This record gives sequence, structure tokens and C-alpha cells, in this order.
Amino acid sequence: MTRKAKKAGRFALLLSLLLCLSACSTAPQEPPAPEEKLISVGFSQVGTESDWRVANTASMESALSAENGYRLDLRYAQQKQEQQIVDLYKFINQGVDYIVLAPTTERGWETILSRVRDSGIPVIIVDRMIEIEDESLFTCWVGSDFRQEGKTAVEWMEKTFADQPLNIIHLQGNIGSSAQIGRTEGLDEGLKAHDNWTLAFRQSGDFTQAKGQELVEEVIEKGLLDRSGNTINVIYSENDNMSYGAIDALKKAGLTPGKDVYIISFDAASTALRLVLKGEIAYDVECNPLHGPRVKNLIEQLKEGKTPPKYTYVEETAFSQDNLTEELISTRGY
Ligand code: GZL
Repeated sequence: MTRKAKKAGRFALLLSLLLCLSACSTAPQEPPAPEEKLISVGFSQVGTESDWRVANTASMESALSAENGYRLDLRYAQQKQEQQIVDLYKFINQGVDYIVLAPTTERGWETILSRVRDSGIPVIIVDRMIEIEDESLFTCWVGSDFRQEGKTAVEWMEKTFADQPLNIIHLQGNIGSSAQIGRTEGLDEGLKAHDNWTLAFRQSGDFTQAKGQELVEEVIEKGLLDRSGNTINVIYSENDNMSYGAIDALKKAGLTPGKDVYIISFDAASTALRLVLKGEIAYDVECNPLHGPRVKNLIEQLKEGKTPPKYTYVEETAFSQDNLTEELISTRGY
């Protein structure tokens, strides 16, 4: 082919390409939802203290996304109620369409929620509960039954350890949070029912791995684990991240979790469930964090003028080596 013909061929190809591109660019495209069309949601989140919390935030962000028609204003409170109150006032001033509150603690919400109600913004409480006289101060709630979680853990302890004496180390979550209150109540019922269950230590590890490790190091240093061989040592840890810290502390002291000490944990995050498979966590009670779709469903009901249930409890289970496989873990979503 002559040089001239080649040049003409390349020109024709370029021209057809440009024509195609311009045709594509004029094809009718779905205009993005204009900013003002998005449903604005102010979400006051506890913080980033645990695997559970990270999974909960991811679930909310995925459900309340711009693609789904939402503008999410997510604010972290570093586990401080006072920060949540500041953020709720900001949401009122912004005039968001909905407020979602994951409360750090059960008490102290009357004043701010009265202001929110006066502003006419619906409030969805997610995860933990709030203790409040006037239920008109929030629209609806979705979360876990923490007392049942505690009960489930203690029932497994009773079944597994039968009438053997237990020496119990209790790592509590944030004091005053529903998760801590319910899970502690479960253990207290067990302690009342079994006079050969001894509570050797109880302190809050704030649901964090670092604090969980610190507390168990203190327990070991103080000789609070029973080395007689006649008693079973149990760590009742109110979330997985404190359990990770407890395991690190035990190993540092040359102790074997699942042999020298049995750990009962809560949340059932995938990392923890793999430790159950390994035998380092004996039992893990599920506390499901995937509330994003549930909250989105509640907002959609409200948007359509419907009245969703005031309380929606999430169905939850629990795991030991008897009912757990790697395949099940990989399908659970957090
Ligand atoms: C439980 C949730 C707790 C988790 C912790 O619903 O509030 O807070 O158990 C998290 O992991 O920090």
C-alpha cells in the first residue's frame, strides 16, 4: 500500500473513532441525582474502637450511599457522649432529613433528643439502647438483645463446665453501654446460680484490644488465675477485641488459651471466629453489626409515611468449634 493510501486509511480510522466518541457522548445518560434530591442523614457513630464498630460503619456507609440516594454525614465521637451531643446539635442546624444515633451510653439523652424532636427530625437509634421515660423522643430502634447474649454465654458455660468450680476474670465493655449492661447481667445471673463460680476480677477494658491486654497482664501479675489445677480459669470478655488482647497477655506469660484459660467472647467477628477454630477462644456470642440495610429500610418506611416497629431486635447465634467452619466464616460479612 502506498504511503499516501496508508495516511488516508489512518485519517479515515481516526475520523470514525472521533465520530463514534461524539455519538457516545451525546447518548442520553442518567443524570446523577442532584445534590438536593439526596436524602441527608446525620449519623453519630460511637467511634472506631473495635472490629464490630468498623464493620458497623462500613455497613451504614454502603447502605446509605449516594448511589442509593443518600448523603451521609458520618461523625465519630471517640466513645464520648458529649461529642455525640455536639454532633446532634450540628445535625439540627444543618437541617438533615434523618438522624441516626449509635449511643455510647444508655443515659443522658433527654435534653438533646427533646431539641431534635422540636426540630421535627426523625431519630433512629441503632445498636445500643437508650434509657428514656418519654419514648416519643426517638422514632424507632434497631439492635441486639444484650441480656440474651449474656444468657447465651452463661448457658454454654453451664453446659460445658457442668458443676466444676470456675475462677472468672471479667473484662467489661464501656460502663453504662447496653452491651456492657446486658452481658454483665448475664454473668451476674450465673454467679448467683453457682456458688462454685468465683468472680476473681472485674474491670472495664473499654472494648479495646490494648486495654484488654493490660487488664489480663494485671490479673496474671496479681496471681488472680487459679494455678491449683482444681478450678477452671475463665475469661468472660465482653467483646472480641478485648479477647485478642487477653490472648496476647496469656501467651506473653507462657499460658495457653483454650488449655490453661478458657475465653468466652462476644461479637463473633471473623478474626475471632478463626481463633475459635484454633481453640484459642472457646465460645463467641454473635452481635451482628450489619445494621446498614436495616436502618435504610426503616428510613424508607418513614419516607413513605409508614410507621415502622418501635423496636426491631436482630436474630443472633453463637459459635464454638462444634458449629463452625472456615467456609461459614467467609460467608458472614464481617
Ligand atoms: C455491641 C456494640 C459493642 C460491641 C463492641 O452492639 O455496641 O460496641 O460489642 C463495640 O465490639 O465496641
